[in-house]
Amino acid sequence: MSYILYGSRGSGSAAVEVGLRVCGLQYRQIRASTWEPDSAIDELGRINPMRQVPTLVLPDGTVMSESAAILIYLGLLVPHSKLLPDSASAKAQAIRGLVFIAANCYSAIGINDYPERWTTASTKPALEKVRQGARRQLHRNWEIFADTFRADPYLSGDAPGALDFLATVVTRWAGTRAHLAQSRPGFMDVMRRVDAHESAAPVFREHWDA
Ligand SMILES: N[C@@H](CCC(=O)N[C@@H](CS)C(=O)NCC(=O)O)C(=O)O
Repeated sequence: MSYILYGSRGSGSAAVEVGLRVCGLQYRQIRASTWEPDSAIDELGRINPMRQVPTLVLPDGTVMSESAAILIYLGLLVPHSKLLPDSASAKAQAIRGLVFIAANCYSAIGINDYPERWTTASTKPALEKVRQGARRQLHRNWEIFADTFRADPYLSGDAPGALDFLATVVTRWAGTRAHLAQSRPGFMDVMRRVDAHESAAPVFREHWDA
């Protein structure tokens, strides 16, 4: 029995793919996204009305969406994966960080990518203003993240875990890494360390060629 991961190249499904591999769980992927009309988007829409990836179907047919929830679930399911740290306080911080990214960063990416969903205005300049505002807030929220969640040497401790994997994926969009390279260079060193780690690098290469 295998997991089914709905995803797309360069999308948030990369973080869940790393999580599944670290847990040693078998999965098959189905390419689906709203921006690829030739993908399995209708099939995805039937199980996740948000029509968003990542969406994961568990072997018993349970549908999971929301990248942070999926990664927390995997970390609890396979504790030896170290997706979540062992100690109660470190685990609490990791869960806090995962929800922080979902609530304050991934959400702003959705506004950047689809500004027309967040305003009743329809002119190009008005939409561009929504996008610019979302980016400014996104970059500010990542600075707060970088100042709040310390890495030693990884955000999850000795080895990279769910928090590292979601952060390294979601920082790839909307000019975040270029911004953080200027304002939080130490944090960008952590991101690059995770990018290069053996647990994540093969998946990231498939998604981003780098
Ligand atoms: N809240 C979701 C957001 C997922 C999301 O926005 N995924 C993007 C791809 S990276 C997507 O599928 N967007 C398509 C759309 O919203 O139409 C999560 O944290 O996983």
